[in-house]
Amino acid sequence: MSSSTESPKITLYTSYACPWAHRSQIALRELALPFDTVIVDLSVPRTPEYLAINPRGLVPALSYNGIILTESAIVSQFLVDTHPSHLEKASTDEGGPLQRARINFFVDTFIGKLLGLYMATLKAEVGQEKEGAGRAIVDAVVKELEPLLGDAGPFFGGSDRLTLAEVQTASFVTRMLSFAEYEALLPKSLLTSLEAKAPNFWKWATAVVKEDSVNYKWDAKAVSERTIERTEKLRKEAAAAK
Ligand SMILES: N[C@@H](CCC(=O)N[C@@H](CS)C(=O)NCC(=O)O)C(=O)O
Repeated sequence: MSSSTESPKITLYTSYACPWAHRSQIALRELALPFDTVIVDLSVPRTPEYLAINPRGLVPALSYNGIILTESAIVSQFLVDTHPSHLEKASTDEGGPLQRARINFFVDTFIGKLLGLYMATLKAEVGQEKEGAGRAIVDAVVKELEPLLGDAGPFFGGSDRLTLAEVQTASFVTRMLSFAEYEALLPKSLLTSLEAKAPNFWKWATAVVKEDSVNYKWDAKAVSERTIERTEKLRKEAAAAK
């Protein structure tokens, strides 16, 4: 494998609609690493060629000098560890172990405490059910994330550039803020409630969604419309199974 000073040959297997694959893209763009993109069509069964790359059939997959890595959190961590940068200190750097522990805790909290509520809100029926689910997101942000973002500057831990904390969460933040424009997805009240009740989170989130690396290939309208179609389908399937 090449060292961080050589230019690695990187191919990202992705779908622009996938928030997990979006993580890898953000990491690559932040690290200014050139990469080729292969779009995997998730609307049809995976080809044998793709299953040979990722037997789980999921995106993202990353080919790094011919070595395949999968699972988005692992891909980001590998890229960050291989290419020292502003995103995260090495564990051998002064303050590195603590910064890494804090970033890991933030990402663990975001994914563990928020993501399920966000998914449940997407699937909830428009009206009272969705409003209630949206309130649960706000409560979780206030309780779990707001205290972790008190020193955001505007990014995690006082950083003025993205860190690994944002690499691992920005794709969900940008979806959350965009999807609230579509009542079939998230309640509009979500944004006003977050702004009023979670000012640290709001300042952080609104800075995150402006970053070039986050917006690279991000098409809010296309992904929102696709997500409306997919959630409608899931809702119908769930109703038919009752
Ligand atoms: N834990 C995986 C999740 C990846 C994942 O769920 N990717 C979805 C797209 S967002 C996928 O490839 N789904 C396959 C399918 O829809 O058939 C990761 O973090 O990489």
